[in-house]
Amino acid sequence: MPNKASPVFAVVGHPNKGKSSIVSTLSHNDNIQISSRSGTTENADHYTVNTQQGSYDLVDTPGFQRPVKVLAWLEQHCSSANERALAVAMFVKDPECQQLFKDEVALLEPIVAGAAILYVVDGSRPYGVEYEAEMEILRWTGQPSMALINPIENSDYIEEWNNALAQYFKSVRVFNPMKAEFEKHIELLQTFTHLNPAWAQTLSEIIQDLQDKRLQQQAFSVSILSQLIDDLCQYEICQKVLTQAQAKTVQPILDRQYKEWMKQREQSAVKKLLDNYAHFQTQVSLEQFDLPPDLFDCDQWFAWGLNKKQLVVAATAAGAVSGAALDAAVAGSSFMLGSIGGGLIGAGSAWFGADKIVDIKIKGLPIGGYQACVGPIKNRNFPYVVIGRFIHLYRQISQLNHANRQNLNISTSDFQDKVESLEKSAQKELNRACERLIKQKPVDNLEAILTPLFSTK
Ligand SMILES: Nc1nc2c(ncn2[C@@H]2O[C@H](COP(=O)(O)OP(=O)(O)O)[C@@H](O)[C@H]2O)c(=O)[nH]1
Ligand SMILES: [Mg+2]
Repeated sequence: MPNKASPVFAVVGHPNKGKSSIVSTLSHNDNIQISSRSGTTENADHYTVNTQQGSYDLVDTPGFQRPVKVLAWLEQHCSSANERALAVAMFVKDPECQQLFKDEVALLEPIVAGAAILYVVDGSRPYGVEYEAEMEILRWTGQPSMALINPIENSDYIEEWNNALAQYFKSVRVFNPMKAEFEKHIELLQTFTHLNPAWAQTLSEIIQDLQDKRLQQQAFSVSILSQLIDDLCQYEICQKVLTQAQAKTVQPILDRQYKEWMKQREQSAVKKLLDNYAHFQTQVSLEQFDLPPDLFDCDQWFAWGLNKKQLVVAATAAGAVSGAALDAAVAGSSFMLGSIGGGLIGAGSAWFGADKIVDIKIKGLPIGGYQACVGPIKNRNFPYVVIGRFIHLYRQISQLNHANRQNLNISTSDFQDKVESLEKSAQKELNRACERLIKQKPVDNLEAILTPLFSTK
């Protein structure tokens, strides 16, 4: 049962207008059933949003089914305005009504018990008089209320709805549960504070908590990436064998195991990122998430979600290559990796040289026998690829509303813009850090260096 002092909001309306979607997004719960079939929500379900200092409840309700008949019942049982709220209370307790008007009883019960009303309509469908009976019923309850226009497909009828809703509700807002950004969730909660002055204090604390939590989630995302790069850059797999021939045989097996480990490690980081934002149902497609079949082929890295220009820009952020040289390299050559390494920067300091990407060695051991090893990764692009993929996913996951149940892909990346928008000194720091990582040297302040990449601006 909800705490007496904690605010309760009943989300009500016609079937299929996005009530469950709004509850899902505002409660950060991706386990709430959303369906194009109407009548999916059969009972009033309470979802408690717990924060550091407080909590509030959202009640997902079944849609109105027979509002005209319900209003007729209410009118029959009440002759003056001061008894209207009482008539609604009688209605939900009436055994016959409970049978005849199951949905209306379920949706009105929490309101009779003290919940504020969030009335949801679809701004992409025209307004119609058939909504008036349900709005009238809600008015009869006498509870604080607000209308939310959900532009499900478009915003075509928002104005029409605004005019109609203003007749019944003091506060009318547009809110899209699929797309609304975090700031919009907060804005909406802020307007809730006006619904019932008794809840204003609690809601303000909750808003502060949610904003703090958002920053913590960002900081945790940075640390997930920081550990991921560190692990991926360090990883090495070795096997002791007796003869050099055995070492050669074991090499491709190690190679496979190495790649598998790298893949798994990245996937576990993504899982952590999803958990961090309470997305427990979202899938990141495995195919799209595969490492390139041949990790030793630089060209394949583009499949990781960074295009050529992005790779060049990322790796030359400190200004190793001029803009003109960059354009020439990107435009002029499909074999840019090789040509930049050999031609533009000089073979000696090849950024993109098709030289060894991963160390592969077979060593004679002093106690006899041999050791075959794969790793660690040597290519200077590698940390950028890892960062680019992760940031791309971070942006999608941190912005993903819980009503939005689409799966994620990592086929494109806007990493390039992000690196370019960093201050020059930050770029240099990032560059230096990547250089050290690839040499398996520690970077003490890696999280601080990565943090600017996670800013939402
Ligand atoms: N594109 C889009 N679809 C939405 C939006 N809100 C709800 N829907 C879809 O509308 C249908 C009904 O949503 P639901 O939240 O279950 O509505 P309810 O019956 O009022 O609880 C589902 O198929 C949703 O995916 C929205 O803002 N945008
Ligand atoms: Mg529903």
